[in-house]
Amino acid sequence: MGNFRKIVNNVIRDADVILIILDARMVEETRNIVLETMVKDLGKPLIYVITKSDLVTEKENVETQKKEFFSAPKVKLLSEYKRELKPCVFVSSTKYYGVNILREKIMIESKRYKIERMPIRVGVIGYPNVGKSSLINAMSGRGAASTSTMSGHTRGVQNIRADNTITFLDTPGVIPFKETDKTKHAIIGSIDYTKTEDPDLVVMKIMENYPGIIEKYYEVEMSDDYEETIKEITKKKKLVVKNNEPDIEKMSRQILKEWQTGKIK
Ligand SMILES: Nc1nc2c(ncn2[C@@H]2O[C@H](COP(=O)(O)OP(=O)(O)OP(=O)(O)O)[C@@H](O)[C@H]2O)c(=O)[nH]1
Ligand SMILES: [Mg+2]
Repeated sequence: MGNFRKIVNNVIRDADVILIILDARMVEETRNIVLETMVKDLGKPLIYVITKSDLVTEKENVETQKKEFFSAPKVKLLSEYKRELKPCVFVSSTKYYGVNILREKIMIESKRYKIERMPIRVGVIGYPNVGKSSLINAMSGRGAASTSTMSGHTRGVQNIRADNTITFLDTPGVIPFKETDKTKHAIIGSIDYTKTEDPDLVVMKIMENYPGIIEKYYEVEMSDDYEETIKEITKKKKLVVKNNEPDIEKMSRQILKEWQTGKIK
């Protein structure tokens, strides 16, 4: 991660325009104030890109923000982020929403900041797994940036020429140095389901903070005993270990996968 931070710092220094990528399902949790401040202090144009917006609706987002999950200071609508994070564009790299608007915004900002270099160098930064490489692919119309459901996939900086006007600099995802909450990182997908140490604890935390979502997906009754609920789901899915005890860990990892990939929402 230390090396990744260095790579990101270099990209912030070298790029003409910076895109900060945030996950629409957890905007507040995927903000990295340290990086934002670094960009602002350098006086560079910054555009917030809220991606994976195909996975939320305005209503669903209000529900999730209402739980004041980790650091969200208050209930926020996606439209409020639009006012707070300026300029900001909502995109979906899988459905290609917002791609043209983002291209226009990049052009507007570079004009405003009197950037004369052509093609403009656009640095793409954010938490692991938020969709940086996917966005570059959607913007450049080809699969030049490698993507994965696994976090930490992009490991070095990669230059991708989109067209005559833009070259993207793809970067590895980074987490703020001081942030050590692994449960949070699993819930936002920065530690993917294959690497999560205690998937059962993470699933229980999701059940606590987003009541009923997992239960509804697996069609089981809600209960305050989250472990029991996971057992129920395990039985339903017939995931058992040798001695006939439900394999809680395997099931939890499976649930976390569905959560991280946006199937449970
Ligand atoms: N539904 C949906 N999924 C997306 C979108 N963008 C990315 N994803 C998925 O999110 C996962 C991570 O995407 P990447 O583009 O590899 O993310 P990244 O930020 O480059 O990740 P690292 O390189 O590991 O930091 C992949 O499974 C993508 O298919 C989107 O707009 N909508
Ligand atoms: Mg990547």
